[in-house]
Amino acid sequence: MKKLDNIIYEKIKKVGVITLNRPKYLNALCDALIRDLNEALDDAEKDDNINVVVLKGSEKSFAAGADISEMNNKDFVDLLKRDFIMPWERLSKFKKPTIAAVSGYALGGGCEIAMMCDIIVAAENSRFGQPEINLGTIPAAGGTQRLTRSVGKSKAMEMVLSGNMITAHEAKELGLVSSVFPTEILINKALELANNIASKSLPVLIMAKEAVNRAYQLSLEEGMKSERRLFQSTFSLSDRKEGMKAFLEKRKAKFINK
Ligand code: DAK
Repeated sequence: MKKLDNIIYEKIKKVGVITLNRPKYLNALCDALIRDLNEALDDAEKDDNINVVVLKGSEKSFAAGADISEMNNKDFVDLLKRDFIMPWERLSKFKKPTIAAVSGYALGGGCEIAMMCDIIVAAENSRFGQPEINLGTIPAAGGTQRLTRSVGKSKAMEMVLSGNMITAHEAKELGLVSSVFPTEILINKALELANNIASKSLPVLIMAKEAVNRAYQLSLEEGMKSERRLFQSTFSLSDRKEGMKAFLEKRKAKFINK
């Protein structure tokens, strides 16, 4: 893959690690960065050796939001004419599991792309917020929707209406993040989790991810139906046979992603 200007993309065993890399601007998400991120995601999705993606920023900032200097001169008609939203949705449609490893600021679009990931792990120094209200606008990449589903209406309203940030520990209590680690060990912990997940069967991971995401999209009854169908589908896989056989033979399963 060609070198990208605004991100670093590394492959570490079965994990694709994408580092947002505009440190001078606290990883503000300019159009070019979103394009680079999407190129890396396309590559990771096609790559049969990659099972999981970890998305991270710098220690000071995961991402401080969309690039305000790029949005500044746009008007309503510009936004209507150009599909400004579509490129931001790529991450939420990525099939393999994703982990956001958040250190420092995750604000506005930065908080939104973290929430597009399947799991958020956070460093003690992290701060989450939707400060768009201070700029005279509102979140546009799922902030009002994913945050509300994640932390509930009252806290989401407080964050969206006040622009106030929450700490890593508050985010953990609210269920926005799954774990909080000392800042210096965040990446190792994120990789440890990613390697654990990456050791499973990829088709089963994809089905498990789809089944959990259905909980957001469907009624309980429809969600249960979808879960049952996906569960049945795992019985068409060699990896399902191997997983159960290995358990009964008291050995570690060798998955072949088939
Ligand atoms: N955009 C552009 N530049 C930014 C930036 C941003 N969001 N955040 C920081 N920077 C730049 C600063 O301008 C500064 O640049 P220089 O002055 O050095 O050239 C540099 O990064 C360092 O920032 P500070 O000097 O401000 O650093 P501090 O440590 O003092 O403060 C801070 C850190 C994170 C508290 C502060 O930088 C800050 O408040 N930043 C803005 C946070 C913010 O309001 N974020 C929300 C942006 S609105 C959409 C999808 C998404 C969105 C919109 C549409 N579609 C799909 C349609 C999302 C919107 C947003 O995210």
